Amino acid sequence: MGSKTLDDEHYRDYDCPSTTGSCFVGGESRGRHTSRDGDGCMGSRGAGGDDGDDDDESHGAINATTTLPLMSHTSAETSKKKKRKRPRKKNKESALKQSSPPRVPLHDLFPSDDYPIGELLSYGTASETTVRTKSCESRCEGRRSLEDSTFLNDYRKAAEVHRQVRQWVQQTVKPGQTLTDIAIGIEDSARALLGNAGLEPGHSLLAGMGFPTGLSLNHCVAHYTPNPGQKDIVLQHEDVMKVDFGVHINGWIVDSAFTVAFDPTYDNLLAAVKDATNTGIRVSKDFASRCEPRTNGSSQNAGIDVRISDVSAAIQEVMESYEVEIRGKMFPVKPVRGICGHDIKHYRIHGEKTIPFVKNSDQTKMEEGEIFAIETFGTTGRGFVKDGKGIYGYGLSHDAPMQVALPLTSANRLYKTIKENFGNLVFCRRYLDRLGCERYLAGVKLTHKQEVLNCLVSNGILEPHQPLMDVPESYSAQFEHTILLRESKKEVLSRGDDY
Ligand SMILES: [Co+2]
Repeated sequence: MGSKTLDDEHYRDYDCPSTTGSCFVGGESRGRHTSRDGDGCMGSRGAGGDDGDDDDESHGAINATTTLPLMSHTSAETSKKKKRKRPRKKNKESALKQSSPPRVPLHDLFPSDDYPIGELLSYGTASETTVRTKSCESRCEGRRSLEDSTFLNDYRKAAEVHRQVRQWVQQTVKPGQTLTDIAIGIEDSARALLGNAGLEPGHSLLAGMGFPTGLSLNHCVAHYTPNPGQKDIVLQHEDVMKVDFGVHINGWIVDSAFTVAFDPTYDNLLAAVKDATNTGIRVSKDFASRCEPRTNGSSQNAGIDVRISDVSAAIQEVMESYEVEIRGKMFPVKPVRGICGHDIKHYRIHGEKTIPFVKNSDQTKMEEGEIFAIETFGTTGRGFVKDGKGIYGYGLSHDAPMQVALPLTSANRLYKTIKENFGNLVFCRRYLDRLGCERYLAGVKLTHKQEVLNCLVSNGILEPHQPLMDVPESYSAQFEHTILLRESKKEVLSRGDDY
């Protein structure tokens, strides 16, 4: 999930060229999706529509198996370990493979509960590493140690859930599916693999989705998720879809995204963004190893840390080296402004640091002990985003009061449910529905449901997130990984064979 930044000057100047009045969805005809947008239909709900989870498929409906090899980046040592372990667990491990759709809990696939290590990147020479480690001890005092084995293993488990679920999506997603079915497919799979349906009070805080599943098409750059009651969108062959979902265990979120396109026209767009994201990951490492350690006694100037602006500049350079030909016309690939990579905190998808995709003069550094979502977005459009219609999700405001008397009883109850089940995690209406929130709102008029949520927004309790749009007819792509800046190595947690 990208971190939205303050409005850019350029973006304020930009007026959506509302083509035939349907810049934002509403009059869109079936099958016309190039100018599709946020839903804007939260108040209405189709009769008989079942937007809940398809739990009936959750158990036993295994009609095909998918072999999911351990990631290629797992160290040789780890592979050997796994091999040695196999004979002992022979029956259990050889009998079990992940199903399609994924429903086998990870604990059953990894009975030893040791999950694959992410891609490990070295920071540089041994001496630099030593300086780094020492300086960090003082600098990172109070910061959570990323070397805690339970923390690391849980985080790797969440990453493995992400890999298995997304690889199933990559293998099975096809035109004709609705975005609701794709989103629910991802969410049911992730919850099944985590072994936690998240339906009891508080359970979603133990493990579950890190934020609303993003399925953003074409010129919708980010932050679109299907909402109950809206006219469902059917995926088309010519669509470019960003799939961005998060998996968390105990509040530590793996945030990783990829882009799907069926038409080879967009191959270069996808290649540009993938390259830019990998550059962001790699450059920070190269820069770190080039950097001269300054031993002037100031731990702040240990010199190994990476300036975020250097990562941004490298991302921009790579992104802008690509162009893409769409229906006979060449488009430069532009980095998107107004949305950024970000650090991740406990139960908080966006920390305080942001990584723009264009060069800047920010002197902020990445520091050891931090967790970053390195993501980039590239577009054939303007490269500036504005809010689309509809709502992607809601998160508790930073300064939300713990106790507040709301004018609606239903709003007070909803506030309690949100605190209990999501805490500071961003959620969407589908996540509320499956908790039965629709049921307790069932007696009221459909528009009232929106009113209840709006009541929490207007009282400063919830912060709404909207879809982010580039110009109609443009196409955008996204790739993203979560990395841990560990003491001696950088771990690209969510790395897989796919991206
Ligand atoms: Co993100």
